[in-house]
Amino acid sequence: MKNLKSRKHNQASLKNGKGPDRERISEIFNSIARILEIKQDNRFRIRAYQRAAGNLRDLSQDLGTLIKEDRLFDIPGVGRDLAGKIKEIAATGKLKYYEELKKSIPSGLLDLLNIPSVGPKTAWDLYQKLKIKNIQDLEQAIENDKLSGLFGIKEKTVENIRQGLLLFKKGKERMPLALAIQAADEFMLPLSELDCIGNISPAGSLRRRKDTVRDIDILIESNKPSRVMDSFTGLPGVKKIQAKGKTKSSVLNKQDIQVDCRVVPAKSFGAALLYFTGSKNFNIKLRRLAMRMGLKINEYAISSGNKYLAGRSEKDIFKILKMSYLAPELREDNGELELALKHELPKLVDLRDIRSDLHLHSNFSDGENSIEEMARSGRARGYTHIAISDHSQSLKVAGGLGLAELKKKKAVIERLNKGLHDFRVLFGSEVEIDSEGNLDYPQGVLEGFDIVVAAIHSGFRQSKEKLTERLIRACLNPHVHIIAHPTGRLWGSREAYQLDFKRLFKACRETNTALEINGDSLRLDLNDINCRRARAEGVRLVIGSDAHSTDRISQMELGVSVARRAWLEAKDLLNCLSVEELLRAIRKKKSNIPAVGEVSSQAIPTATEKIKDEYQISKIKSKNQRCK
Ligand code: DGT
Ligand code: CA
Repeated sequence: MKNLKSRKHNQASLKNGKGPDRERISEIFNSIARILEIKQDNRFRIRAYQRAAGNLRDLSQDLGTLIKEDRLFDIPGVGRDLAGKIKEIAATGKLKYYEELKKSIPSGLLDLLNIPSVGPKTAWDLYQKLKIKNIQDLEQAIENDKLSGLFGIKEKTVENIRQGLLLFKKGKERMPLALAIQAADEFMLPLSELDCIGNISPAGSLRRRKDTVRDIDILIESNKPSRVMDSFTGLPGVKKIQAKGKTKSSVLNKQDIQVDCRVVPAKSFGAALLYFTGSKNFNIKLRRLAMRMGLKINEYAISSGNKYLAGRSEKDIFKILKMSYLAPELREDNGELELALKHELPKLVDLRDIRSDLHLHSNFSDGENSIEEMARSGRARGYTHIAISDHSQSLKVAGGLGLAELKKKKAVIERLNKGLHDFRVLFGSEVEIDSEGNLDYPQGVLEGFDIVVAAIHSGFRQSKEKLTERLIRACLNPHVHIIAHPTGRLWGSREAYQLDFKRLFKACRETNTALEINGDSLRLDLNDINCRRARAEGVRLVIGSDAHSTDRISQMELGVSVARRAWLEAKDLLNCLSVEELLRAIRKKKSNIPAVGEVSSQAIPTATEKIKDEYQISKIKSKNQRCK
């Protein structure tokens, strides 16, 4: 359990900005864009709504103030028309244009767009040709084989839609951690203001910081449980009360997320927190350990016979069991209890250990903020350096940078660094790995960056071997320092692609290439399990927030959760090095490229040969091409 004040601070920092109507207006603009997309309206108009929606969501200023001071035009993408619409929603809670537009298509049609592989055109075709109005209609049509042969739809596309439906349903069962944190905050923050409560903490998988969470468990210490229950079930976030008892209630929030709240007396708070944090397997083993010591442990207390020994805090209970305190992230029965008994637990990395974020985007590519704004935001978080790793030239949809823009960007960074005495901005890039494992800039250009993060953003449907080969080829490039979001998973829309991790880890270890834990709320990739395996194989790791705006830099906290669940210590992460140490670690790679075939005995000798050749050639060329 965290001290409530710091919890409030941490959780609030994960939220995006302020303003009373901001989220709602952003949602309405997004819905308008989706309806216009389905109706195949003008794509510039669609983009304008999407852009305004994104900027409103990430707004760091107070929307009410902007309206009052007539400064809505300060929001990028908001012109006269959209400013008028924002004001109308802020004043009336509604938008006439949206209400009319909604009537022009069946409401369930919008839901179809949430299914991976169903784009706006397909949704419109499905409606026009088969009268499919919602997800249930689509499921039935697939079951009855109505889609095949329709308007040129290929068998493979039907299969993709079928898979997309499965993924969509799976995504509904569990939510990503960031959404769970946000949903829990909407309940915990007002409850923490009650004068009749003591401690308050999340429990369950949310407290263990699992990457996906089924429901929200909240535990409260109070000797006035009925007052707490009345307050909890009466909160504005409640859509439906599922059960209301004397000490436990369960509700659904507006997004149909289940939130359970339990109230316990002070003397049981620690015992209850331990029990309801779980995991279940951890609880079972802990109980067995206690029994071996002649003790009983349950959600009320740890006791000897009928004698209450402790229960107020988890720390008291661990002490009686003669073991070290176990951070919630470790409680999965993966060997942590045995180490706690020997007092040999790892010293888990903490947010305070993080000194840099090496995967950030600026408005040079598809980010919302300038390099300077990102730097100031990083410094405010206590970092000593950051890397601005914008997209590379072929990723046009994300504003990938051509060579001329790279020069400008480098100049901006150099100028900025001159004025920053206690902080350094590194010149980075998130470089595309193409379908063959080649990189998106010539070697001479890559050499000019301080840091290179390589990533796959296309060709996800290749075989496991091919995808592994692409990543290994990127590792073999002497200028690549980090492989970003290695498995490509996107919660709710794309499963992780298959990789031969053993080979990838070996390549990373031998080429000194770090693997990233991507903190984006929909990615969290690597996951905790692969991350722990990578560390065991001697791979260096790094957390990147992948923030595209200053508000999202806090996604680092999600990445730290993954790292902690993977048992990582500060020494395992590039983020915890000083800038000098980091640059030294990076130089090590450049001067230590393994021999051809050394990295991967059964794999890709030809590819390896080729990249070595390219490297030699580019070294000669690099003098002319270097973007310095
Ligand atoms: P979730 O909800 O699937 O994301 O995962 P949890 O871990 O939050 O699971 P949940 O909500 O069913 O239960 C919360 C905690 O309560 C769980 O982590 C451990 C404890 N718990 C639940 N059922 C049992 C049980 O049958 N035996 C024991 N020993 N503990 C249990
Ligand atoms: Ca739970």
